[in-house]
Amino acid sequence: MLPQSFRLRLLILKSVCFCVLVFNAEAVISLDASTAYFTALGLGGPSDPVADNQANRVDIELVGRPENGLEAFYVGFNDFGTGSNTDGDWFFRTRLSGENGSPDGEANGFFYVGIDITGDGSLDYLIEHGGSPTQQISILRAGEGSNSPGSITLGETLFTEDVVKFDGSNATTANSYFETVQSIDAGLTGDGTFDPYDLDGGGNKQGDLDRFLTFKVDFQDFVDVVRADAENGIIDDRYELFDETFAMQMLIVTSQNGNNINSDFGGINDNEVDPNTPFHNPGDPNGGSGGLSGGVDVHGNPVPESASFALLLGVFALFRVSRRTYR
Ligand SMILES: [Ca+2]
Ligand SMILES: [Ca+2]
Ligand SMILES: [Ca+2]
Ligand SMILES: [Ca+2]
Repeated sequence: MLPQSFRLRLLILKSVCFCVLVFNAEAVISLDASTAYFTALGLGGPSDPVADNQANRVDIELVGRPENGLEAFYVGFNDFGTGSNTDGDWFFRTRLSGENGSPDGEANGFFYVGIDITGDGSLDYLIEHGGSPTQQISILRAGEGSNSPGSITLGETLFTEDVVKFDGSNATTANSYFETVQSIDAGLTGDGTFDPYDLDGGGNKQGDLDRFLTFKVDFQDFVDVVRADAENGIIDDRYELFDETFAMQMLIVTSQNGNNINSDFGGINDNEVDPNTPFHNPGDPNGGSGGLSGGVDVHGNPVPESASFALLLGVFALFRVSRRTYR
């Protein structure tokens, strides 16, 4: 039997090794990282049918084939390892059926990640990628009652920064990358019935190889927006504490322009689902029209219902009481 002090040192060594492994696994996420490092979000339905976008444009047509592990929407998070719960790079990756017109490496449509942080099935914020002639990544407030595919409206823009396209050498300053799935996830094989690099089967016509749009925001910028809204009474003041431990529900939708939402919803067949059907009720993945994920953390990992929205209410109540006590 090993002496107790040795076993303790062994335990510490194992813990250190584990932390290093975990840190390394996270540190690998980047704009051009393999999709294996991202987390697919279940959107309560198919993710995503072919030819169900209103615009009939390949670059805003979300495609996925979940039965083969090829999804339309992914999330990733790079913790900076500082011990803070508010910093880190927050990545979104969405799969599109091609590139419109003459391929020039630019995603010309508008892409919206919808975020419900209050857990009531109604969006609170949108992260937008788009713009012409200059592209931006922005954080917008969602309009009141944005709780179904047809009811989402764009509110005030609260944060914006220019898109800096990844060119292979500017990994630290770039925040966007539009590249073929083939280039990012080499070596995929289908089962002979479909092409893993062209899910819509557009063939070899120009610009029809499927593409990933991958973009990132500094999580701190999102935290700052949410906390400011909480301090100003725009959302419940428990979100003054918002950080990466909070659960949220997310969706992906594309648009031809930056004025409204009008093209393809991830996770629903836009040709069949009534756009006025509310997203599923929280905790009821089979209800409603789908389109919205269940409660997830910033990494995209599911957060158990009991540990998410409801529990946070209690934690906040405690925080308020202790703040009052020590004033
Ligand atoms: Ca689609
Ligand atoms: Ca395609
Ligand atoms: Ca909400
Ligand atoms: Ca769709």
